[in-house]
Amino acid sequence: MDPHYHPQTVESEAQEYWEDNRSFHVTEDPEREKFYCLSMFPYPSGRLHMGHVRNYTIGDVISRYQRMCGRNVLQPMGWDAFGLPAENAAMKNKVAPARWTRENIDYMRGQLRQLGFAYDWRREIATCDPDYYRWEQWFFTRLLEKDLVYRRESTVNWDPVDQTVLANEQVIDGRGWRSGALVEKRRIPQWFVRITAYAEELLQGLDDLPGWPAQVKTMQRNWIGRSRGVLIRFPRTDAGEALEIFTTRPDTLMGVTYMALAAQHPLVEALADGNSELAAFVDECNRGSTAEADMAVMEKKGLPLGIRVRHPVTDEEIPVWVANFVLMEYGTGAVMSVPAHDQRDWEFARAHGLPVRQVIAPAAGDRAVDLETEAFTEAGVLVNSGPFDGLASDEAFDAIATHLAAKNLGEVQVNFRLRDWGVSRQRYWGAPIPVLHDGSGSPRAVPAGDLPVTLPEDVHYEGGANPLHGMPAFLDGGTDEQGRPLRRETDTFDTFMESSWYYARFACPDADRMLDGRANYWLPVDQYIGGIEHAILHLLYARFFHRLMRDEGLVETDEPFTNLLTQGMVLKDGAKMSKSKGNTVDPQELIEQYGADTVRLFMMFAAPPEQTLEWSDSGVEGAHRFLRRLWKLVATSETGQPGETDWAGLALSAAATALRRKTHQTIDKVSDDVSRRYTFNTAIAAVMELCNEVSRFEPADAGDTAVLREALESVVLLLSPITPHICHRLWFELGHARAVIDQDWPRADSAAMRETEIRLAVQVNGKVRAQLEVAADAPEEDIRAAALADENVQRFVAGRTPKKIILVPRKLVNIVVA
Ligand code: ANZ
Repeated sequence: MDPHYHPQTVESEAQEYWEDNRSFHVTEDPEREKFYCLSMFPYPSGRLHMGHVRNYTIGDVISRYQRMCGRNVLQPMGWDAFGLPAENAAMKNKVAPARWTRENIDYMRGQLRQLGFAYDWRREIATCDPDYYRWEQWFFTRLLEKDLVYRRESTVNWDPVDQTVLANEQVIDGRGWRSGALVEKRRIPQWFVRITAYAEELLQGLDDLPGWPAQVKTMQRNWIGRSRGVLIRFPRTDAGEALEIFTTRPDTLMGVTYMALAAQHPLVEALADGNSELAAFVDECNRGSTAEADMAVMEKKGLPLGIRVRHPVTDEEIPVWVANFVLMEYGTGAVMSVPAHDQRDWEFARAHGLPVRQVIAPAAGDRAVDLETEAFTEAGVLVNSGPFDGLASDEAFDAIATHLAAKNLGEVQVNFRLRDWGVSRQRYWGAPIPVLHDGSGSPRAVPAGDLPVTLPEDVHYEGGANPLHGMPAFLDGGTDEQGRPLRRETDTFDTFMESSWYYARFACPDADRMLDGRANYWLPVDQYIGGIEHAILHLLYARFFHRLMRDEGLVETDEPFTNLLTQGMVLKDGAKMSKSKGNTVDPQELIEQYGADTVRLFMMFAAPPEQTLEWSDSGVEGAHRFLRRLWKLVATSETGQPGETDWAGLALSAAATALRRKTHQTIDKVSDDVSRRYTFNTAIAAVMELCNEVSRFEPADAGDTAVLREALESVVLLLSPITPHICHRLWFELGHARAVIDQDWPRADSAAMRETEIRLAVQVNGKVRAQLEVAADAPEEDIRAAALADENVQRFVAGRTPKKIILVPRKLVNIVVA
């Protein structure tokens, strides 16, 4: 065996072996337990970054481990191929997004292969392939039929430079996150999927996901934002329709001093017509951010509208204002303002000289708040509230709700913060939304037989606009029954649509329908792995889509992902590794310099998967040195030939017994770390320790050789999910005919693990006078007797009768003499 480790040859040989033997091709096998391990698929941006390498190594280690445990393991890979960066690159480099994307995919696929990930490449999906998105288009038309999608005008954040609609999260300080352009508000017709119809179920479902991090479930709960409150109608003093508001604090009803409406509220829009001051204010609001976090901190601005409503209990007249802190998208777009008990209302009242009326007093023992400096927002006991005085807040909730219901002025309502999912994007590089316009304003679905609506890929960019607008062949959707021309929709889907069901398509990537029966064999995903940045939107949309597919009869389960692991970020010098910070390390260079196994080993050794990983060049070198030592250890060890060992029939030396114990303790620890705790770093540390023991061991007889072989074979087996290439080769070097990839995971032998002998120090009057070897289960009496029988101990005891013998279990015996 070559005494030197040459990672490049070792790795390409292992990869060739897996390829030739189709090692990672899997099919459904009802006889075997399945394990579906999925890492979030990448956007094909050009090259892999360290975050990808970390994510995919974690998934690969889990997959390979599960396979060695006998499971039928599916680990697929694909490409989240639509999206904005391809268009930006197209504009910059004058290359069509399709070509740019496919070239990137080819390059990155090569990188993934070089890293030795155990993917079934026959299942590769690129979401920009019509064979993929056609089923998404079909599914959309099904949802349209079921009234689970609809089209309506809505206000969007418009980025005038990127020519696109932005999500609230993409608006930073009023500017587009990519372009930096000042964001405008626009109202345009948009397609929505009715995720709110599933809000309650999506919330409840979180309780049935013990395999998800608590933090992610909390984020989803907050995002769904269920709140129980009362819808209250305040009659107008003039002839107009009553003003409806939603409040979670009906107990504060007697403290209302004004009403506040969103700038986009229909009543405000009506009044602004012919009122230039108001119209200007509305304009100003429309330019600002609608993100809630921004709303809470911005300066509270508003104007009185000159209309009044009546208090539903007292009939008192209340002024109505327009205010910039009220969101049109939540509740009814109007609030009853209680400045004494709501901080935003308090700030607004202060700024505009409106009264503050306390109606809630702190409950006994609670801290009081000075209403001159801030609102008192806790629950408490009602005061200044007429018939409701003295009630606790929760009692008042019910009493006031009942009172209002009796007058037909209100009813209890559950509200969700979650909004319907807007899936229209005014972009070219996405899956075309399969509808046709006949000019009547009620678009129709493209018939199933005409799908897919294929996105033309040979396009030319003129500025930032959607090139589809200049392509008559695409726009022409034929004619309707009466011969009127139909025009194709040019909006494309939000790319979250594609990533909401790719995990299911991997089960049957060649099916001639959206999903076939194979999906039910593989789903749900047993282990999903990805970044915490997807904790909310992607995971929520996928959970939603899974239920839509369930209700279409395509899958049988409720949830798509049983266990979720959110890997930590890769940092360098304490900062997130990212292009924009210019602190990236290119995985490619490392692979070329040290080999994939070194990169994989470093990634798994440097930190547990959920924690951040601090990049360290010396850590990479350390990982490489370890692999070189391991190679040499196998090359120079005398291990005989593989075969069954009859351990019971072998009399082992003390050193061999100790090494064998270490081997089995290591197997035990690594199995637990890898299967249950996912702490690959401590697993690796344990294997390294075992290697140290092995290198100190000098075999003298046949028993020793057998123990040495067992130790080295265990090292190779335990490391094989982490550094599969070197282990592939070393396993053959150890004389095996079958590849390590097809071996079973080793089992710890509890008899071998048990300590048979322990060493104790023996002291006489506190000074160590001897070392004692006793059986681990020796009774105390025997230990005392053995200590006293020791020659050197007898010399110091010198015939005296011990006053006391103190025994510290497994450590020492102290003999006290006068
Ligand atoms: C009166 C009140 C008094 C309120 C009080 C709070 C405290 P959650 O819990 O998130 O559902 N609200 C309702 N619609 C709003 C909108 N469109 N824009 C801004 N704020 C709105 O929040 C419900 C509370 O948020 C409601 O209860 C309302 O203020 C406000 F001492 O009504 B509350």
